[in-house]
Amino acid sequence: MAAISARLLDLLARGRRVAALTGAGMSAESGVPTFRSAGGFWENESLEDLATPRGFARDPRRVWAWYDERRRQISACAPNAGHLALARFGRDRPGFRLITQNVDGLHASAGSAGVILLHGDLFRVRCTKEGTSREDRRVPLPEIPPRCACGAMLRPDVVWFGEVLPEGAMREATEAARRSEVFLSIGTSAVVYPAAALPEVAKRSGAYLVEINVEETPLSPLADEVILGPAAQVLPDLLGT
Ligand code: BJW
Repeated sequence: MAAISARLLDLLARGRRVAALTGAGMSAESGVPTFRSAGGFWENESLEDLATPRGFARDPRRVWAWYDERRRQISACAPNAGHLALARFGRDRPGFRLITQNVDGLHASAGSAGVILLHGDLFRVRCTKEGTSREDRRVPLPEIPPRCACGAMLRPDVVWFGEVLPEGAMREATEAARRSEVFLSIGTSAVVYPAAALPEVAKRSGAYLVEINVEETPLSPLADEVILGPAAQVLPDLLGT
């Protein structure tokens, strides 16, 4: 069992208001590669080519082939014990807010409701002309790049670098961070803004800031407590299985 302080267990036992921000490490034990670690999505690929509007405009087929492969890979993955522990915790605590940078849908599959999606959803597509978005879970896609009924190209309904986060999501997440008494930053390298600002907001607002990660990050010096360990092991210990 990872070292968890008596203070943190006491805060949780007293029913303090909790918010959590998750990143790619949350789904690592479900078999979803992270972005920046060894073996991650971008180890052999360029971020500029795959996750920017410019990269998509330059080569939509290449970008869609990468997303199609990720959709295939992730649709074979299941929530892990960490996702399940958060979902159960959320059911018992109506004030709990779960914020994720992940686009894999595994929190919802685990049973978490009302998850704040900061970076979109891998299983939604958006029309590049009309701006409308809809669910599309077909794997593989029958056509690359896929097209809307209007004839225009579709794009993944995710947030690329240089794009603004979905309307309302960042506002809701900031409010949840501000109101939290305990804030958990789980499995994120804490380098991508504005998501990386949320733990800072929580801390400034007086929350007890906890980081759960397999290694230290730029956030670690600000955290009141760093729990080093895999999220799928730490969360059931922390929140109860
Ligand atoms: C485990 C584990 C286990 C492993 N258990 N832990 C300076 C220069 C240039 C740009 C900027 C700048 N400052 C700010 C910006 C803007 C930019 C940004 O932040 N860039 C920085 C990288 C420098 N941000 C944006 O552009 C954002 N928009 C924005 O700011 O709009 C306003 C604006 C617009 C125009 C101009 C200016 C401002 C948008 C960011 C969108 C990010 N999108 C992506 C792709 C989503 C779609 C997809 O999935 O394809 O989101 S990038 C990628 O990074 C993805 C992730 O959600 C995000 C965060 O990654 P995450 O989750 O932290 O993963 P990793 O891999 O980095 O880390 C995993 C962690 O898990 C590690 O720490 C491991 O140790 C750990 N771990 N196993 C626990 N088992």
